[in-house]
Amino acid sequence: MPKIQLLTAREILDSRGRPTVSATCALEGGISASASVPSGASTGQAEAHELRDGDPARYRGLGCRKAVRSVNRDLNAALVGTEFTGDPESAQSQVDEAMIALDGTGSKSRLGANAILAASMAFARANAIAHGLPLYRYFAALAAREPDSLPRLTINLFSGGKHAGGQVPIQDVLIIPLETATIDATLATAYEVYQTAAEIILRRYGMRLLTADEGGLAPPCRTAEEMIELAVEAVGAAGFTAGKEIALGVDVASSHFYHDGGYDLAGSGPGHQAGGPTLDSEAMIARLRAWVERYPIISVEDGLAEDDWQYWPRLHQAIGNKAMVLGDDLLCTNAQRIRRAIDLGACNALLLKVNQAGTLSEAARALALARSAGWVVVLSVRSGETEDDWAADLAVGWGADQFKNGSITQSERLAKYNRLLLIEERNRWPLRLYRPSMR
Ligand code: 2PG
Ligand code: MG
Repeated sequence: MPKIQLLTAREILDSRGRPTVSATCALEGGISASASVPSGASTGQAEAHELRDGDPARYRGLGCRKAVRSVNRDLNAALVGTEFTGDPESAQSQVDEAMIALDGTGSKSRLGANAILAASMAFARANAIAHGLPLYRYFAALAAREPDSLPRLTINLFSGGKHAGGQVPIQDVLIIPLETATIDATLATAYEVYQTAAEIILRRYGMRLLTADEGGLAPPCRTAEEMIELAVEAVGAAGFTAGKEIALGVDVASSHFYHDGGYDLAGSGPGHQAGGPTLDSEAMIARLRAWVERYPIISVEDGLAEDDWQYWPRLHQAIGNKAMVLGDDLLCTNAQRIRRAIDLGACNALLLKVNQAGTLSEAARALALARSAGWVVVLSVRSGETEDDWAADLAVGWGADQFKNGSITQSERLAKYNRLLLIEERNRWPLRLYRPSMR
């Protein structure tokens, strides 16, 4: 039976050079493991609270020393010496529930979700070793399943919005290779499209390859449509059939350009005129429907704002037979919000980000709820990531239909892809099929 001997944490830097938390969990008997947590930029309001120091003189207030202290002092004192019994699932939930109770706030604002998740994940890794399980099998046990597949990749090609300075308001245009049989073949396919897109951008805009927060390209397009059309062109020029071999996804991230009941789809980057005409929710739905009809788009994430609940079911009605209606900011991996979305018929797919929930056990509940409604599940990392690769194991262990890990450059992304390549080499499981809409 595992017993925690020591929980410690350190401040480390993420892929944007901002502080984040890395925790280490030592079990009695000599097993010890570490895990670090990511951080978003386009965050939903209902996300669990990331504790930052708020000292403007250090990292502009973004330091994580308070969160580190939460682990070293509070979580360590509460958990050391406790004996965890039984299977991985009950041990993990015992640890997670103890931390949730100790924090005592609904949002984890006292100890910090960054502190709690780092400890939750470090314990998971140590306990997996104690059980002699690879991490993906341990995660599978938490979700009461056997791993049997690998996720299909949804790969960032172009970035806008908060990840690229807002030259266009939408955040991601993604490619989703539909016919590749392996992770290996999917990455090779993505490389072709990425390089072809970079060449087109160099010719057309005179820009050499410069990347956004998630390693994707950030061409200076004037409109969202121009960026989507550029993606279609790059797919074709790379020798693939758009819509058949490679489909597109968009993360509209529309909460971030929704103000006073209007969607400012005209952009926010240089040259943008504030106060221009905006789209109301009906007009925004009509625009998204036109995109789904005109372009090979099979996934629309956050097409409407996180508090525009009333119109989400209408969006689902309008495009749900052709595309995944994917909730990120809307749902925040939060069981109550997912329940509400299921009851309203607001979505047909969950973007699952563990740090929005703050513990593995709560994220597992979100997963179970989405599965009970027959939704597609996309496991996602964050725009601010670390070199830790647990998200790849989680995507496999929890049987995610898709894995959203940013682009195919930058080591914080590649750590996860390289881990998937290794899992594939060891297991040869098939990639999950794209399952068209399920409303
Ligand atoms: C998103 C994520 C990942 P962030 O919005 O889906 O692309 O971004 O981590 O900034 O919330
Ligand atoms: Mg998103």
